[in-house]
Amino acid sequence: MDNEVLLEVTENHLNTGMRGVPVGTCRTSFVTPTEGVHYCGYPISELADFEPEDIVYLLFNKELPTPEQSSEFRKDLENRAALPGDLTTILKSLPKSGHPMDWLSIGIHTLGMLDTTNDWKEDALNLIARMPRLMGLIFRIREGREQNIPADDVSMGLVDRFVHALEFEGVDREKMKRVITTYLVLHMDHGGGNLSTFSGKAIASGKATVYASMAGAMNALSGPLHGRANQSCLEFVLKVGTSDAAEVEAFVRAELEAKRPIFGFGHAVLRTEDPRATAQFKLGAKICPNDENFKIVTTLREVAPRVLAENPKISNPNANVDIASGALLHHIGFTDPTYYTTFFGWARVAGIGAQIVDERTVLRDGKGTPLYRPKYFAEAQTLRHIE
Ligand code: NMX
Ligand code: MLT
Repeated sequence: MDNEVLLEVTENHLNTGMRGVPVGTCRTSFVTPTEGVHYCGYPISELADFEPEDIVYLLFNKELPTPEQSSEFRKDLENRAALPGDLTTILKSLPKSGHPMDWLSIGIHTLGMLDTTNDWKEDALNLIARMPRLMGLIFRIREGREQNIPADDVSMGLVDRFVHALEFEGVDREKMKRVITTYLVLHMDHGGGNLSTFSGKAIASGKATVYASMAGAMNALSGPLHGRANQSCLEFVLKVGTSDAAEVEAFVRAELEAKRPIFGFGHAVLRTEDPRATAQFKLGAKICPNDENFKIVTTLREVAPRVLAENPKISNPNANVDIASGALLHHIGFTDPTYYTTFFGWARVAGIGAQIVDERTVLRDGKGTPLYRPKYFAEAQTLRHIE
């Protein structure tokens, strides 16, 4: 499909996943094919080194905070951070064989059952403030390290609280915080039409709660063509197993031959390398240039676009956001790729939350967008109704 914005829908546009079909306006971010995502007008490349709290502020207030606003906002998040009830018992009852994304979705749903104010913004911000603890508990309980989890210290920042709950031994905590901080900032929002955001807003349009909408959005994010591509990508990298360019090329060709996707490449909207990938390559070159997996993704970045470009059907052969994130997470101690999409989900709670608040309370002069209800034709009707 072309990447143009459609002004007229024709039969050719049906059953194409709504590519390019305009459906609304987004106040938090937009994505351009060449510069990628912009948060409230700022290209992501200018925001990569910010703190997550300041980007959450930006997405909700549409301007970057002053130092005073930033510390007030951190205080606000701190006041919301305490878990409203016994989340631990519920998490302990879940099957450890379940995917971490299913745990995340259930965890968010449970937080909603423990406390929902039914004020869109309150609930969205409460959830953002409670995510680090939920994430920490998911890791600890799934790994069977559920004894003596340190008490939550809500005075810490969002990333610190998660790292504090984990208590990973033998890791470089400062490096870990750097990677997670950048990861969160880069993944918080990506326009209005990505699958999980769209799904979350659609659910909220029926006036389901923020928690129910967000749990649904996380389910959408868990698919391997969307958020879970970061898991598949690192699994793919581990399978490649070499950074030798010729061997990597042979591997990529064999995967394509077997009709399997080359994870970490391609995008529905972007037509160049995703600047979020560029930012992660820059970080990797600084903190782990000799890491084996980072060397493999660096080779893939050179080789795969050339091979993919041989297929004219592929609209964008370049690296996407998922190419390097797994190698970085692996390097700082997260060696199990099945967890990677939970980091994406954690980050995206901010953007989806802000977009739900906008759609429910600001758009259409505060009335909000009505219930989502696009039109589907019966196949036999199609020709009669559409030129
Ligand atoms: N490897 C193999 N085939 C590909 C790839 C790829 N990386 N990218 C596109 N194609 C194929 C695609 O499957 C389609 O084939 P067919 O016509 O037989 O159905 C054809 O090329 C045209 O697809 P596009 O219009 O280029 O891309 P589309 O917008 O449909 O899909 C993705 C975008 C991201 C789903 C696709 O590029 C892909 O599957 N990439 C690999 C998975 C991945 O890295 N996903 C992460 C995306 C980021 N995220 O968070 O969502
Ligand atoms: C995202 O960040 O949501 C992905 O890049 C997918 C998209 O924008 O469609």
